[in-house]
Amino acid sequence: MKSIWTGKRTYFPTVKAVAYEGPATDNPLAFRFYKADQKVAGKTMEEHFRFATAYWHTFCNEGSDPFGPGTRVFPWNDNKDPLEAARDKADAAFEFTSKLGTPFYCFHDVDASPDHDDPAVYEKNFHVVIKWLKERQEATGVKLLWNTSNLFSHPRYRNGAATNPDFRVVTRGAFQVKTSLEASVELGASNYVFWGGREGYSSLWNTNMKREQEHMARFLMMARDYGRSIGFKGVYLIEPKPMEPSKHQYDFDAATVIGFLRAHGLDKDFKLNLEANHATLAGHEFAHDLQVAADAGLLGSIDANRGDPQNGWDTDQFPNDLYETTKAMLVTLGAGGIGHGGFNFDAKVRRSSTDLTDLFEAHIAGMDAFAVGLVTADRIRSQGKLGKFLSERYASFDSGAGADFEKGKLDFKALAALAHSNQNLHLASGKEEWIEALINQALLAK
Ligand code: XUL
Ligand code: CO
Repeated sequence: MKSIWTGKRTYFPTVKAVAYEGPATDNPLAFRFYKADQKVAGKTMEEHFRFATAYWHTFCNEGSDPFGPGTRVFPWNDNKDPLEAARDKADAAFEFTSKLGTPFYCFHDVDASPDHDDPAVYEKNFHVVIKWLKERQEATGVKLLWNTSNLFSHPRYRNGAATNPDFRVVTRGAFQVKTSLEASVELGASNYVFWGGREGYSSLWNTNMKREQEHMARFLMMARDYGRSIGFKGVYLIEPKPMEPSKHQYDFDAATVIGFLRAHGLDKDFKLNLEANHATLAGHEFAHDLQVAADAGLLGSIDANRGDPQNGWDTDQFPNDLYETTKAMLVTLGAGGIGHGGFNFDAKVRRSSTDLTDLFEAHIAGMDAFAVGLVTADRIRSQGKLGKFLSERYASFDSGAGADFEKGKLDFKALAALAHSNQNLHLASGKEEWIEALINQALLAK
């Protein structure tokens, strides 16, 4: 981090650069467990996580919900001129991020730049804002983890963007993604994200699903090729989510997206951006979807948040469950790390949390929760007990007929014939409770 950004106004005057003070501190604006330069398993915490602040929740979302308006007042939103308001917001975003110490940020086009129905005005605005963002990136050292286009809020996208039944809407989506990819190159983004919130349907009876999915694949191929042609070297990411706002979203979960990418030859350029609350909406543990992606070599990045176990929508809460962060880090470490991705806080403070400092406290708690998860996961891996148990569980495939089976050296008749010598077996326990206790013990160990 080079330096703290202060624009025309200071938006967080009571907050200094957030520092590590250790578990005993009383200071709500300090890290207790996240120590950027602490080495764990050969890398610093900063390198492991590549934490990012999300523009849309932290600088745009004043807390409105379907039943009422926002509850927070963002002082950077008080300018009536949309471009000047965008510059104030960029000032707030970079003051916040450089004080907090997330080395990255993420944004949608219209989070940072005023939207406009006329594509020429939209593009002109965006180019002005990109310059401001670049200036602030250079001054602070805060980098762009990923950017994306919002192809779901404007009413024109009510039936999707790439999958819209009206070709004219597809062209507008392409225009936005093209402009955003130019921004990715200009701002040196590590990744570009596609989240298809409305790429899906609500009634099968007005939908040609096959045609829509083919359009989506075509759109992604064209975007990929355009990005490469202008020098984008980052990773393209698809972010799965099963529903909300669409009833059925095509990018349902990790497994569905992997199948889609492979079917269309997109798996060389695209990976997955996995979000905890999206995995749980799909009926999975977060760690499950991470493992599915990791096993396919397609674990790209993480949207760090959590859902609420008592209700069934995308509550986007800040991660705080140490057991869950430990499991996520077990999978991430097992996959060799997050690579060019990072941990983006796609999370918002609750509607009743109205102090601007709550935004800091939420991120600090999330970073601390992941730091504990990392240290605990590393402890479990170093102890080796879980790893040993797992390899022993599959040891019958390491030699003899089991190994021949894995190598494809047995035909089915030979496989079936072996059943005669495999009678009255004593089968090993799966020991799930022992594993649960082992994770708790590692969490509590000093
Ligand atoms: C929506 C969601 C998005 C994506 C980016 O649930 O997660 O914010 O991360 O469009
Ligand atoms: Co997300």
